[in-house]
This record gives sequence, C-alpha cells and structure tokens, in this order.
Amino acid sequence: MTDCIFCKIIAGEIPATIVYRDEQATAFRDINPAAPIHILIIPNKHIDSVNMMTVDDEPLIGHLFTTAKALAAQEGIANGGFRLIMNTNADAGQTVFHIHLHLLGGSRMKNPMG
Ligand code: DGP
Repeated sequence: MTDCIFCKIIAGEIPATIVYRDEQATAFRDINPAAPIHILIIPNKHIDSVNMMTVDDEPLIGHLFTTAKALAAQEGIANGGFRLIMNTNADAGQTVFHIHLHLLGGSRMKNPMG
C-alpha cells in the first residue's frame, strides 16, 4: 500500500531500527517505546488489521509469534517475561493500519490489560 507507513519501512523508504527481517516478516524498534524493549513485528504483506485477515493468513500471523519468541530470547527477556499485543481498530488504540505485533519487555509490567 503506497500510503502505509509500515509498508514504507519494509521498502526502506522510511528509516527504522530493523532488528530482524526474512521473506515473510520484518521487526523494528517502536519509535515511541512503552517499555525498555519495544519491538514491532509485522508481515511484509499488507493486511490492515486482524479484522481483514483470512484463514490463508494463519501461517503468516503464526510466524509473527515465533519471530517474537526468537526476538525475546535474542533481547534477553524470554525468561523474565514479555507481553505480546495486537491492537485492532479505534477502541484498542490501533493507529497504524498494517497488522503489527508489539513485543514489550525489559521491566515488570504494572498496567492492567484493559
Ligand atoms: P498501534 O497503536 O497498535 O497501532 O501501534 C502503532 C505503533 O507504531 C506505535 O507504538 C508507534 C509506532 N510507530 C508509528 N509510526 C512509526 C514509525 O514511523 N517508525 C517506528 N519505528 N514506529 C512507529
């Protein structure tokens, strides 16, 4: 999508601190971190939100989770713990409409889920 910020990061048109990339996914540090470690893991294919995913996307979305697991280990937060969040639409606070998995960790989380 030409007007999608995250598609532009994948294409290298907007700079980002990319920590992982493969044929299916890209991961980079959040520009406005909510925790000491805050990484966004996104599919290279544009999907607006969970509302737009299909059964065919299940392996791709699953890949975001296994990538998050690997990155948590790489960042040294696997044992201490981490939180994975995928916001969908306005009530959840989604601001970028390209599916992304937030990987948050590096400190004890105090805030409730909702
Ligand atoms: P969400 O609220 O779930 O849609 O989260 C979007 C996140 O994307 C938010 O934490 C800030 C981050 N973000 C937005 N624009 C950019 C950008 O240009 N670069 C980076 N690295 N992160 C961004």
